[in-house]
Amino acid sequence: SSAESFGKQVKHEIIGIDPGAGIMKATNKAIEAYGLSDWKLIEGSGAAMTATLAKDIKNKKPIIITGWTPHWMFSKYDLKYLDDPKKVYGDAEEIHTIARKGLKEDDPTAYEFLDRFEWTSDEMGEIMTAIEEGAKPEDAAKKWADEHADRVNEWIKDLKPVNGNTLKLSYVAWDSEIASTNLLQYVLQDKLGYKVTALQVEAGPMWTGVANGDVDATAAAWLPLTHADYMEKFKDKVDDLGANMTGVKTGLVVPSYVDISSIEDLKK
Ligand code: PBE
Repeated sequence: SSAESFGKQVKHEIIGIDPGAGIMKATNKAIEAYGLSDWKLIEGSGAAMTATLAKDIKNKKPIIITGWTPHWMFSKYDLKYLDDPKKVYGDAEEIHTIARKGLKEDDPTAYEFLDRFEWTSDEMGEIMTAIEEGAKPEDAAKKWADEHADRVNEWIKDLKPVNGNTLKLSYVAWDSEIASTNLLQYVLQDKLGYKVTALQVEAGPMWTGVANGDVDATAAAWLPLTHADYMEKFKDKVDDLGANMTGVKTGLVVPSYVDISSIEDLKK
């Protein structure tokens, strides 16, 4: 009933994603900072979270999830971030590309391309939405690259292609990172002559792989806040190539039909 608090309606459960994600750590901090000790953060995956979201929205049920932008869910559904007056989820967040130490000397073509790579959330959104609508990730990435040759050419201009050098990327199965990593893989392979392996792993191994040199690079480092603890641990062992996207965001997200607007409202 409408007299029931939002917390009771959702059994005080926040639908989370994989435990290694920075947004999970931020959410545990939010539970602490906002005094939400009766709330539980449910672990799962990005795919399980969006499946639960789809089901509850279809039934117009209340739900609260850990969300981030860019993500196709914001174009598919009417959603809102809860205000975060304590800024537990940070402020000006970016996605960075990080490379292993030594890649610059060992493989200047790949390094220079990865260093130049930078795009917008709208551009990523085109690939993400195509995948959500059923395209294979590699096909969606190829189609995007072929239709945006001007953009791709800015990133590869005057770079000397190689002859089948191998290159390893790591990423987590977050929808945003599936889009970016498939695009990088396509350009590195089809335009620059690399044989690319894209390793889908958890967030911890994604960072560790780059730090210990098993992996050449990842385009999935969310900084300065979301992956702050990974960066703190590995800052001397990785090469931060800077932002490949700015203006990204994480937080707690609810459907617009839910009648709360701030994380503080979860106390009621
Ligand atoms: N995310 C998407 C990740 C980074 C990319 C926000 C789910 C995280 O929380 O670590």
